[in-house]
Amino acid sequence: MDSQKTDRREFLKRSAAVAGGLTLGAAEPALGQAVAPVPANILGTDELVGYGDRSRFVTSERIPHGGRASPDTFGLDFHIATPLQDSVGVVTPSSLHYMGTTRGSYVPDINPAEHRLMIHGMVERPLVFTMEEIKRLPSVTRMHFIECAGNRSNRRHTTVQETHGMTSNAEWTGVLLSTLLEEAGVQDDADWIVAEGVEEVKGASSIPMTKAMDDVLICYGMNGEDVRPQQGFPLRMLAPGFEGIFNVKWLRRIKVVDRYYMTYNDYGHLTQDPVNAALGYQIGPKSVITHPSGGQQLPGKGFYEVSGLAWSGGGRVDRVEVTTDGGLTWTDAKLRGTAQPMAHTRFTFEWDWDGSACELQSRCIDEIGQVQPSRAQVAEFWNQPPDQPPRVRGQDNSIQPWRVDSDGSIHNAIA
Ligand SMILES: Nc1nc2c(c(=O)[nH]1)N[C@H]1C(S)=C(S)[C@@H](COP(=O)(O)O)O[C@H]1N2
Ligand SMILES: [Mo]
Repeated sequence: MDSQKTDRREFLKRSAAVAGGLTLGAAEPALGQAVAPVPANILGTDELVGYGDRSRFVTSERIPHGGRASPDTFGLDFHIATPLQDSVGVVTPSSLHYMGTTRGSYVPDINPAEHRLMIHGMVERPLVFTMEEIKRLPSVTRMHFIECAGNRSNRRHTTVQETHGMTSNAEWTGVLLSTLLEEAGVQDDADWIVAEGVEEVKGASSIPMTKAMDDVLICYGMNGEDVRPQQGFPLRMLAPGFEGIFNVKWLRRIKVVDRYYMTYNDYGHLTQDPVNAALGYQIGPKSVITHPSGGQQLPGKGFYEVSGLAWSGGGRVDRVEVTTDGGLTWTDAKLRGTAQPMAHTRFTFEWDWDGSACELQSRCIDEIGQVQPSRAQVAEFWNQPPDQPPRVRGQDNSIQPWRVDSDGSIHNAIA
């Protein structure tokens, strides 16, 4: 018999005994006492009728990312991270979706009746759509993650919200951009599009035509309702698997062009250093264990389900491997549900902790065979001297190590 199964059965037997306060043989009277009491208050007040709220006992919240205030003093900069440590399944609730804005953006209050999307430039028929017109077109609904290129882990971070909270996963509904572009008629030498949001800095990005014609969505729906204002209400672009900055919110204009257009987004990212200068487009294969993760506490040795999220800009997650000995041996984790392309995928791993100090890691392998690298491998890629602690440049899709101390406390193990 599978030894993991035996461990789990033992664990379940023991918990039943503890809950009843007695040995299993005499469980019946004890079970009566163990049932939760009838609560003094019941829910059902007016505020809970119109738009449902969660239990007041559930308090998981987003936090400002990277130690800066969000919003900043001008109300213009928001970078807010998702509480991945409390996540279950793969859907990020809209209220907990991370938020990323480029400097100078605000959250506009757009009346959808007045909103328009213009498609122009190198097209046969320039078009202007109302929201109603967009909603009449054939739609698609797909699960996709978004991840900010600034989602990076360092050794000062203590929780998975700090190391990985700038990614979220939602069910998006809208029209394929290819449907709109075919309607407009793209001219032969048009190789790029520039998409623009409504704010002063425009949140604009250049996207290759091959991507635009492939799987880019123009979304009005998110998790079964209208896209939230922080996520781009009433209309946002979604370029599945591309860095967060390409997913233009509050979308008002798409210009079809024949070359890469420099936009504010490029200037915001350009530095004097040619290696660091460019946007990276596709997100690499990535995963992180969300439970147990930094700042959490294991009550004692015994059975645990290790659980985490994996994703890749390259397509579906094919496999996730987990190590409990700091990378000496790797075992396949289970994927929960069917992995969707460019979407968070939940993995789980049955673990019997023997109570000694150890290190947990996970690594993602995607459907095109890309393997999530270690921090040392990323450092080597960027030609860093091997005697220095690895510093990740560009995108950070490196493996996250969590150290389990013998007292059950979990810590970020980045050197
Ligand atoms: N119009 C507009 N679109 C934008 C931005 C912005 O500031 N303005 N920020 C971008 C960045 S940097 C990221 S990471 C994603 C974040 O999407 P989210 O806030 O829905 O999570 O939106 C992108 N789209
Ligand atoms: Mo971002």
